[in-house]
Amino acid sequence: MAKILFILRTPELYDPVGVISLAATLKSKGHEADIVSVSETDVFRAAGDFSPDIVAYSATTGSHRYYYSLNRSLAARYRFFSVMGGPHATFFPQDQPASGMDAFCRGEGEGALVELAEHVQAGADPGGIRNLVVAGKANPLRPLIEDLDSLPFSDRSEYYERAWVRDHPVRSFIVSRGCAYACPYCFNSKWNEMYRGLGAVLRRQSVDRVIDEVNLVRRRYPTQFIRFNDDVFAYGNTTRWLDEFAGKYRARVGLPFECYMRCEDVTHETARLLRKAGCRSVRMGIECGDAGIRARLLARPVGDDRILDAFVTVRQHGLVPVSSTMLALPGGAESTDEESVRFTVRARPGFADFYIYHPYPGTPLGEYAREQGIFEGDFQSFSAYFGSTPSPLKCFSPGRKRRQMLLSAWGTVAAYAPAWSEFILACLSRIPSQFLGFLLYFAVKVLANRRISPVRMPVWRALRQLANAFRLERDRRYARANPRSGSLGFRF
Ligand code: B12
Ligand code: SF4
Repeated sequence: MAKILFILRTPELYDPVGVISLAATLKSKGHEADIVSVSETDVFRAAGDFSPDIVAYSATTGSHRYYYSLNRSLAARYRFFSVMGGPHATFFPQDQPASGMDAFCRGEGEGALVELAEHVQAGADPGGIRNLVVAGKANPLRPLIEDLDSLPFSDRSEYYERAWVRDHPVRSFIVSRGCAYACPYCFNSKWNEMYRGLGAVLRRQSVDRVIDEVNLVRRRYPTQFIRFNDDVFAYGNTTRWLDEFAGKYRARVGLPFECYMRCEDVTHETARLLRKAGCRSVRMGIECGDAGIRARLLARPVGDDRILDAFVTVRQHGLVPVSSTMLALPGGAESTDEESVRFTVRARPGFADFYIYHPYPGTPLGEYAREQGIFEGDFQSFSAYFGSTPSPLKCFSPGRKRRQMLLSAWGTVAAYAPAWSEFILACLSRIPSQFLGFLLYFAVKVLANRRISPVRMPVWRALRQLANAFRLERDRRYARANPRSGSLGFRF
């Protein structure tokens, strides 16, 4: 039996579905797994006490540098095999030798991590394990897991050792893997290409398995609301699965939930079935308010009307639409970001998020930015969260970048209070600090969540959860982590 310690920087109220799936798979093969987070645990002591054979990290591009540095400090004190997986390791295999990690894992990790645990336990050389990158050599990928039902149920026990996470009655699930689309700004375009010939990228658990897992989780932990974080939960042409899901989920689970959809997939039929199942809110990407940019750069040749219709349809069926829009896209005019905010306001979402676009590695839009000479490909400079640093693109002036940062918070306020939206846009350049916007963004999020994902709890617990949610948001925008001490400092 090998011991694997997963280290997270900070826990989220979104369960880390990849990590808890890996922990379950390892345990099902007789290994021991623990999950700790730097923001809450002395990870140096945890590593000493647990004495892991493998220390495992899951990283997006942006959070990777923190883990590199933490791993170096840990490796200076203890002996273990270190491995990083997740989007960064997947799309940056060439980073492995300099990262200080003993291995990277590309793509799906279940098979590779189990094999690694066996090798480490047996003292064998892991250099040939498929999906792993060891000593700069990237081994071939194994085929995608065809039958998601064959995976064990995710193991949340270690993650929920944190009372504030366990007591928050919202649970996250992902019931499919892959996406049928390949938008040029999204990691799926690269992922689909990488896995070409290695199985169908879009896979889905059976309805019965989804229901069994949700019911198991709700029996163990207080659960009032479900988050389905699948990239696209319902496609316009897959109503058969949705039809079965709607009937069975309502009858056997009956908990309200939220999910993600593309505007293009929203029909009266999909919205009706979601409503029938008990869906409360649907998250949809608007991405950009300029139809030309949507068609030319985002490969979404869809008119404004179709997007606005999707929001109307969702509302007509009693669901709350939630939007996300990208700011700082390349190729736009000076006013594109403001137009995107205005367009989002017109869609009347129950809550709107605005993200600063980051050209992720290998994505077609990232490559376009590089070819245009507006991005030098310095992915190492990405921050862990989109809200915390300005656009890395050179085509924007410092003043414009500052405005985009302000818009990323104030746009949310504008969409929540449409009557004030023009006033907010007009006053934006006079707002001296980002912090006021952050506070209002947070307040709007709390208010909107009462409609989007309503849960009930005693007042004292609600206040504690509010404090935790505030800490998480503050961390997303302002934390400057110090991996040596494990502490998270803040700069406002
Ligand atoms: C839910 C979600 C979130 C949640 C948190 C999730 C969490 N607690 O883990 C929230 C909302 C907080 C979030 C935040 C952000 N997210 Co996010 N998120 C997702 C989403 C939709 C699902 C993640 C998931 O659970 N996937 C399902 C599991 C099964 O897959 P997985 O995690 O990748 O794990 C598998 C493999 O990668 C691998 N693996 C993963 N970790 C490890 C570790 C080891 C040791 C090994 C061996 C293998 C391995 O094995 C796993 C099982 O096969 C993904 C998109 C996606 N479909 O994955 C985006 C995604 C990961 N997010 C992304 C981004 C950009 C962000 C933000 C920067 C956005 C922002 N607004 O600031 C932040 C950054 C957070 C951070 N610092 O890490 C990008 C990352 C792009 C990149 N190249 O790095 C993604 C891919 C979305 C996209 N379309 O591009 N996110
Ligand atoms: S639909 Fe969403 S998840 Fe799928 S490729 Fe496009 S942006 Fe990515």
